[in-house]
Amino acid sequence: MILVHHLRIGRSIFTVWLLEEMGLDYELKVYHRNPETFRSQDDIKAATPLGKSPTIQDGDILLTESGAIAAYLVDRYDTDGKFAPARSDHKAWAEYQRWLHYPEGSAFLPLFLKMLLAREGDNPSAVFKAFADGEVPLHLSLLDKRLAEMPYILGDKFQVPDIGITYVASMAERLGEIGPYKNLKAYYDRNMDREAWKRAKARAVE
Ligand SMILES: N[C@@H](CCC(=O)N[C@@H](CS)C(=O)NCC(=O)O)C(=O)O
Repeated sequence: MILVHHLRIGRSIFTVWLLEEMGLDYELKVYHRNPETFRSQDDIKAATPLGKSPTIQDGDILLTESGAIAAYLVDRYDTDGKFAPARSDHKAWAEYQRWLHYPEGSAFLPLFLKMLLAREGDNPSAVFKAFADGEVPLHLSLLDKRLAEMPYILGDKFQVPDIGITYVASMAERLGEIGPYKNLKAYYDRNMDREAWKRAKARAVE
């Protein structure tokens, strides 16, 4: 059985969502953040390499990094090819890799900076602010433009990269940045309405 080290509240709900989409059995080991620093605490630090979540244990495999975990789960358990294109289709596979890596590789940092800047109150760092103010619209417009042309990030079908892209959309929503990006917002709402997301939320958040 797959064990998910799940720090509330954070990215690991998106791993739980993928497990629900795939219909896999899993267990949650729940941890809580330090209420003052919002950082992880000694319990998850003892159980995982960096004290970060998601981390999964599947037999003798201990794996971190949400993108790597998603790729691993699909590679190992998506035997019908429901959540990723065939590896032999080089064009589709290249796009799949692009969007699988994009959330953590490119989109997350500017959104996270915005979140930290908001905590700085009236005196945000000018350098970081200029960077985030430029980068956030760059990324959200890219997604918005693509989602004007297709309902999911790889086309007509919900696939694994949609999990990470929805995480990006959820950060934009939380920061109050999603408003101008109507297609991204509609995509976000559509994915939040999926039964597997609702099951993940009921199990991992509520
Ligand atoms: N790049 C990693 C990031 C993991 C990460 O930073 N997770 C956050 C939760 S959203 C965490 O564990 N934070 C606790 C801390 O850093 O103290 C991934 O994609 O899994």
